[in-house]
Parts: sequence; structure tokens; C-alpha cells
Amino acid sequence: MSQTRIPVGIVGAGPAGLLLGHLLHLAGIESVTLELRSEEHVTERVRAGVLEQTTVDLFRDAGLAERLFREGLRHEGVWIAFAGRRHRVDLAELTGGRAITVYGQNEVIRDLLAARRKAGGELFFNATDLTVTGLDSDRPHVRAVVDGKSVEWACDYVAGCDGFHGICRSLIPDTESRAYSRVYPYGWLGILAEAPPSSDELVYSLHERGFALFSMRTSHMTRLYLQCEPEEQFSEWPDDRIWDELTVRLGTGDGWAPHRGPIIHKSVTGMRSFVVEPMQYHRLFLAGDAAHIVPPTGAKGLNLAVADVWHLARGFAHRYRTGSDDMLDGYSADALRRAWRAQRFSYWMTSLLHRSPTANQFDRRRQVADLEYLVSSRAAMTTLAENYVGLPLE
Ligand code: FAS
Ligand code: PHB
Repeated sequence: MSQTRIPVGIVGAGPAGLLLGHLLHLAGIESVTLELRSEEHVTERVRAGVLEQTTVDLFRDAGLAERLFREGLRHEGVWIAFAGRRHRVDLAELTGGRAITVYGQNEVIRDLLAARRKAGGELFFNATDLTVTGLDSDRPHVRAVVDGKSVEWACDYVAGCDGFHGICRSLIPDTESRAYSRVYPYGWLGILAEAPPSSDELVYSLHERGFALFSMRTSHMTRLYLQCEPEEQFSEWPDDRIWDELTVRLGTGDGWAPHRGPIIHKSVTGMRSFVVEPMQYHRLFLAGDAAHIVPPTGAKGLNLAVADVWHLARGFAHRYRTGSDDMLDGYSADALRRAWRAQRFSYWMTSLLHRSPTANQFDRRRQVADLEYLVSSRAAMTTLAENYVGLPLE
């Protein structure tokens, strides 16, 4: 088996792994990225849709935003609906001009892959049987099987960007780490429909029957979610029932409702909050879903992965420029500070807008009072807005 020397071995080619490879390239640092699945799988899976201003600014500065600016949908407001009425939160007015941009994770992956290919990045898909050894040495090894051949890299560092179900987090001994977790008693049934959005901005709605979210991907593609049982089965949700339920939960007294159209994708996502501490173990650094998971209500998952990678790439750049590990040694604390701010915001948005099966009448009435206060208080809306558009990276 041939062995290659390379500064950074990256496990996983989702947003975290691909962005890290790109930022390292910009810093003149070589890396190799090994992805378990096919390029088509990584590109086509339907996931996140909302980019924070912080993420958009980072992509702009990294030369990744040309198509994002051309095709992304910049939204300066978001709507909160309850008791049959919608209330607009003016994100831009409350945050000095910051906003969100609707741009599917699929498109982010396409842009990152194009940048990695343009840079001649080493990128291997369908890399199976991946193992990482020697993390407590100064030369960790990454091995895998690619196209039936065993391949091996001797690295300085390994970046675990392999998502919640990857292997890298498990390389940290339980005695060296602490996990914090909450599983929610509900999930999201998500659909992608060929229907022109009937609102220019997103609508988050709390209804007696549960949460619903109106989002979009393009001027002819609507993305919608409704709260469901954690283990919901599609067979219980034929298209008409989905549309009827979305219309009930999102519809407002002024007659607004989502436009209907062919449903081209359905998914059920369970909801959890999860953080592992620390996000480093010797020469291994975790980034993105490999280290933390947030419920999608706050649209933070993808954006938090981007923030981790910005901190990690900055630490690697400092290390290779000066020889000093001090910024890398601070990575975990820096990334966790931001991760916990995303956790608290995502938990708050989720609890505010979902019907818990354990809620009693007091809880339900108090929830409506929470929403009434939110939409009537500039201070409360500012808190939502500054978190939703993205807190500063440091
Ligand atoms: P990812 O999971 O995206 O990427 C990890 C990569 O590592 C994968 O490609 C995987 O195949 C690979 N991998 C795993 N094991 C490996 C191994 N042993 N060797 C090599 N590679 C390996 N976030 C939002 O903000 N809004 C949403 O609406 C939203 N919806 C979501 C729906 C679903 C079903 C899921 C699972 C997540 C959703 N998320 C959403 C969160 C999602 O966008 C993540 O935050 C984002 O993909 C994180 O990116 P990565 O950390 O790169 O992890
Ligand atoms: C999406 O468009 O997929 C989306 C938007 C907002 C969220 C979650 C998902 O909070």
C-alpha cells in the first residue's frame, strides 16, 4: 500500500469537509478529503436551505459566492404566525442591514465541489473501510479503500467532518469526552414541491395541531415542513393529507395559504440537540455535525458547521505560518462557545413554536403569551433577529 504525506486528512465531504479543504487551500495548506458516499449522494440529498449573513459574508470573502449572489434569495424579514395572524420580524431593520439568504445545501455543495476541483484538491468519493490511527502521535494515519485499492496518508492532523453518524467522534475515548443530548418528542415531515412560493419570505407557524414552516428554494420551488411524530411513516401521509394539514397550520385569517403542486421529495427528520466536548483529541479536530446537532427550527445546522470550519482553518493557517499550535489549542473552546449559543437559540425557537405532547392547558396558553410578547417587543424581536441572521464569528 502506497503511503502519502499530507498536512491535513479530512474525513467527510459534506459542507464542513469541503469548506475546510477550500479554506486550507486558500492558506496554502494541502489536504486530502475522503468521503464514504458517492458524489451524487452528497450533492443530491435535500437538507438545509437558509444561510446566515455570517455564512454569506464568509463565502463572499472566500471567493465562493458568485452563484450564491446570483441565484440565492436574500430575505430581510421573516414571519411568525399564530392565532390566525402573521407578524413580520424586520431582520434588516433590527440588525443594521443583516439578513438571511435562501440557498439550498445542494447548491452550497455544488459550489464547494467546483472550487475544490478548480484548485486541484485531492477528493475521494466512495472511500470505504476508513480507519484513523496514531492520533496521539505527531503522524496520524488515515487509511481507506478507494476503487478497490487500499490507500493511506500520513498526516499532521485529521479533521473529523463526517457528520453525526460518522466514525471520528467515536475515536475520542469516553473517558476523555462528555456528551450533552436532548431528543425531542416530535420530528419534521419535510416536502419539496413544484409550486411557486405564495409568500416572499419564510413563515414559522404555531397552530393548535402543531408547528409548520413555509420556506422555499427558488421562485418555482416551495419547501415546507410540518411537526409530526418522531418515527412518522410516509404511508400515513398521502400528498392530499400533507397539503390539507399544511393549509390548516399555516393558513391565516386573510386567506393566505401555500400554493399546491407536485411533491417531488419527502423526508422525516427526527429532532435532537447534541454536543460533544471537547471537539479535539490530540491530532483530531471535530467540525460540524460530527460534534453537534441542533433541531432545524433555528436554521443553524449548516451555518454552525461553517463557523466551526472558519475557526479550525484559522488555527491551521496560524500553525503552518508560525509553527505555533496556540490557536489550534483554542479551537475547541472557541467553537463550543458559538455552538452553545446556537444550541440555546435553536432550543428556544423549537420550544416556542412546537406543540409538546406533554404540554397542559397552562403551557399552551403561556406559549401563545410568549409569541404575543415576541411580536410586540422590539427588544424581543431584536434578540430573535440577531441570532437568526447569525452572530459574529468571534
Ligand atoms: P454532513 O452530515 O452534511 O456531512 C458529513 C459527511 O461525512 C457525509 O457526506 C457522510 O457521508 C460522510 N461520512 C460519514 N461517515 C464517514 C466515514 N466513515 N468516512 C468518510 N466519510 C463519512 N440544517 C439546517 O440548517 N436546516 C435544515 O433544514 C436541515 N435539515 C436537515 C435534514 C436532515 C435529514 C439532516 C440529516 C440534517 C439537516 N440539517 C439541516 C443539518 C445539516 O444541514 C447539517 O448541519 C450539515 O449537513 C452539517 O454538515 P457536515 O458537518 O458537513 O455534516
Ligand atoms: C429550509 O428551507 O429547509 C429551512 C428553513 C428554515 C429552517 C429550517 C429549514 O429553520
